[in-house]
Amino acid sequence: MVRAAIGLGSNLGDRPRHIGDAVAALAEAGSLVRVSSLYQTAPMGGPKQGTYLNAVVVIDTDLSAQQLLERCLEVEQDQGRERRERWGPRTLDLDVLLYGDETINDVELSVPHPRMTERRFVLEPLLEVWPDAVLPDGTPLAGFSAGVAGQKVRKLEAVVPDRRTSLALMLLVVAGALAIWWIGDWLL
Ligand code: A4P
Ligand code: MG
Repeated sequence: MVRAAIGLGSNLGDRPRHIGDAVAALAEAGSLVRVSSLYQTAPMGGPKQGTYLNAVVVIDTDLSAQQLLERCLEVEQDQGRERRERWGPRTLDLDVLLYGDETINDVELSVPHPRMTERRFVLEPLLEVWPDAVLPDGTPLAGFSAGVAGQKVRKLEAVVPDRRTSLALMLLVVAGALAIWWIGDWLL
């Protein structure tokens, strides 16, 4: 088993769905360790394009790094990814950020992802779920955070109703049920 981190990005179409479906698919490529929050991030590089949603998933997997990349490319295809230009808008982009402590420099695969330390949209979700992540030479990734602090990234909080909202919703449901019962009783 190897622990791997995968970066997810989407700025076209139903962005939360593309990310959610990708997380579900990646969960089947191994065992899911952590999933970060969603982050709304300003596009870096490429043409003028819409805001991204980014996230990071950590999995333990028996797939080789190449197999994991192939699986990522398949999942991108499943989410309607079209490659028109480098750094152009995309329904889904999956990047293998880290694969254990391996350094890979193949034509098809570079790990660690060559630009990960320059990007807040990668570092922030990664460090949320894997605070002590390191590069293969042992350098802590947390050390790169200060250098990217100027980039625009906003963490989106999970939409979980707080206790007061839950209570209000419960009372509404009870009141609705009582009203239906009372009207039914009155009509008969
Ligand atoms: N490839 C090599 N190494 C990897 C790796 N570690 N993980 C090869 C994934 N793929 C890797 O990728 C082209 C080829 O890279 C793949 O076929 C694979 O063999 P691509 O996804 O078609 O091209 P791309 O994504 O346009 O280019 P690139 O250089 O991978 O771009 P990045 O670095 O992924 O950046 N701004 C915000 N806010 N959020 C984003 O998510 N993403 C990008 C893309 C630019 N700006 C962004 C974001
Ligand atoms: Mg990419």
